[in-house]
Amino acid sequence: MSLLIAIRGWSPDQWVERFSKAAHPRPVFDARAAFDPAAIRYAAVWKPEPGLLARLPNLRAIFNLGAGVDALIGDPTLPDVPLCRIVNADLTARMTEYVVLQCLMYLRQVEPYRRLQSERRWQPIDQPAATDVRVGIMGMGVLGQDAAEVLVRLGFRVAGWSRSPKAVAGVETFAGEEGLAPFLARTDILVVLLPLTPETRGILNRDLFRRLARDGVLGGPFLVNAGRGGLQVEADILAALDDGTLKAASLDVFETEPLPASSPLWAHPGVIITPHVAADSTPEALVEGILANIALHEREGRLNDVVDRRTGY
Ligand code: NDP
Ligand code: OXD
Repeated sequence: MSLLIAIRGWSPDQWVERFSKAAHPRPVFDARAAFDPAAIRYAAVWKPEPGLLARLPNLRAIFNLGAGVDALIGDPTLPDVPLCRIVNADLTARMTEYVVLQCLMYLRQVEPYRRLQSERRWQPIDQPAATDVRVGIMGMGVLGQDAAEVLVRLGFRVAGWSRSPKAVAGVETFAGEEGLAPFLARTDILVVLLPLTPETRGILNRDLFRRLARDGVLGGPFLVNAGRGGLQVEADILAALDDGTLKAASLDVFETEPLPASSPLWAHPGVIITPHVAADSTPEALVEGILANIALHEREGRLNDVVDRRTGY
């Protein structure tokens, strides 16, 4: 086993240190330093320099350090070896925290109360029950299903939309193109946990926002996108917020990251921005699992959590 760590956009130092300690005495190389490309058998990467992986003639598998692999699949030089993604309890729990936080924030009207506080006004607002609020989750994979489970426990009326039909306890499920309209028509808070693929790019657009429920107890639909920025048309989100098609939006991901300072999203009163941190990947949570997957490959020639290159996720 010899492992290359190639990370851009995050600091690689803690990853290199943790991998080096946990893999010892097997060699771990840092892509920022010199290494022999022919020596590398495995690569653990996040947004590596395009073309880097193609220069490794003996590469056996690639481990993406996040759940979404769109940045890798988008590299036409990506070598034809198995590509694994992260499926991990810590990352899943972090995403569920983020989703539940946003849903509770809209249910419990945190923003209106912050405004009233700034005016020193003691003014109770009618409080709907969670059982009256319909959350719709686009993407019922590892992350969507876990968030759904917790939201159901909190009493929300939860539905999920996926490519293939699903049966999930307590959740109304919809699938495919024909399932999209009825799913949207019953949704007050739209939570998006889809991967970015050619089919999903730009799916969060004005036409879709218009199909969300308008008869809910929250007085209009809310958008929560923690999937990928390429799913959303930001000009359409702004227009939908301005004309009341959307009441508010929580956005963790953006068409361009970091979100440029010139983006009107920053200053819009209906937008809550976080800098792609809904579910952080950490070396503490992930390194041992990746090394165990490599050991499985060396021992039995198979891998867990392999991405389907045809679907792109
Ligand atoms: P999974 O692959 O487990 O689930 C993806 C889900 O999306 C599946 O239910 C799948 O349907 C559905 N889906 C894919 N394409 C379509 C389509 N065309 N129409 C309808 N449904 C579709 O992924 P995860 O849950 O692990 O992660 C989801 C995404 O979350 C990642 O790809 C990543 O982009 C994002 N993410 C963001 C993070 C952040 O910090 N903001 C952190 C981690 C992940 P089916 O079940 O039928 O295959
Ligand atoms: C991921 C991410 O895909 O951090 O895991 O966005």
